[in-house]
Amino acid sequence: MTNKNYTSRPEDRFTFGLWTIGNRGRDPFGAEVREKLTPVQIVEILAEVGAYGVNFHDNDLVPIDATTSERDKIVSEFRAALEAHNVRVPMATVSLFSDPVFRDGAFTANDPAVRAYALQKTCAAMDLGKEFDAEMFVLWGGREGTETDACRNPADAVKRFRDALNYLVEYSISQKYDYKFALEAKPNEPRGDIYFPTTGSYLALIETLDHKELVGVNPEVAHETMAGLNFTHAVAQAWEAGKLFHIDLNDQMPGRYDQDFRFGSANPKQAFFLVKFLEDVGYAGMRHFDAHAYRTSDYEDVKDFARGCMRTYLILKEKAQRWNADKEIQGIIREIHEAGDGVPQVAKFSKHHKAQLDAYEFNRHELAQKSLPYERLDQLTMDILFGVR
Ligand code: DIG
Ligand code: MN
Ligand code: MN
Repeated sequence: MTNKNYTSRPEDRFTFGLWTIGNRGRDPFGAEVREKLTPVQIVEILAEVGAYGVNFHDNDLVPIDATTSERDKIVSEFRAALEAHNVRVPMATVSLFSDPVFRDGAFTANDPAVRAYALQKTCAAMDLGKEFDAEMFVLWGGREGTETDACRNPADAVKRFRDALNYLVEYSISQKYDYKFALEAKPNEPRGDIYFPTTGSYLALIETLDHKELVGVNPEVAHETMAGLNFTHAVAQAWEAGKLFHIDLNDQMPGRYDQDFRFGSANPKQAFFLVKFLEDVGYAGMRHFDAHAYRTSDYEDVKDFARGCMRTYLILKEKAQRWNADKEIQGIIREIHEAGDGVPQVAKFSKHHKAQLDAYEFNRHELAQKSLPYERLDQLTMDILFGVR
């Protein structure tokens, strides 16, 4: 059923972090421009714009120095707001990057006390997430990195990070939390270089973990783009490996700081191919917008930022359906994928197959002439995106 006015519905599974709507516009060169919102106020805004869920770092919800009674009050007021507005908490995470104690990293820090404190804090964040039935735990290693590689052997950082992950997964199992963990990569900022800079780096690490089946990735548009990579290719490899556990949607111009722009606002064509991929493969996870409004926005404009993230996703979802139904496009797709008669298909090795392969006369000159009308195909795609087809 088409969603003609492109408004969010629960089945769209759109979520935002407390820190996204609550972003106050501070940047390295300027103070906050928007007043602080409480978690309850943020839930009210998310309900108003039609989001399915809200996520949080431990300290987005409970300040790091809150007393037990302050914590209990915050938690009960937040829970009441969630119930009143029917907003879910699908994902929780932990801030291992804001407090100065993590200035040298958390799980990879040189001081064993900092590494141990990071474990303690993360376990407490997992406990807090479970109080709201979060099923996914995201880990972004924001300060796991260096400005100078004189500070540690990078292989030690890999070992320390793996040990921490194995510990946290064991903790989840021992508590019967049933968490799935999603690792989020970023190449740099706030550290000069961050370990595990891309989604691919984490896909490789996951294979070395004790319980690799419980660990996947949380790719972010801005972060792979900062690394100069095609985001949809990273997502496709994660999906194909069964490791696309979560996704951070936003946008980004290449070669700049982490802009966390409104989804689709910088590169709508790339956003189209991403939405098409997610919808074509039936990705069933959350569509999490890890983005924030411009520093120039007031909170009414912040609401339009949030609406715009979801609206753009839904518009591109409809464009993908048009693309899939377009007869000329599908004709070209069939044409460019068809094989000639009798050509031995690439399959698993067998002596029989190898004999067939050797017996086949390939005419490479003829193959080199085959029509590949990608200009026509891409222009038809652009026509759909421009709304003239
Ligand atoms: C930044 O892109 C990171 C942190 O905001 C958070 O830990 C994670 C959750 O989506 N994204
Ligand atoms: Mn980001
Ligand atoms: Mn993110």
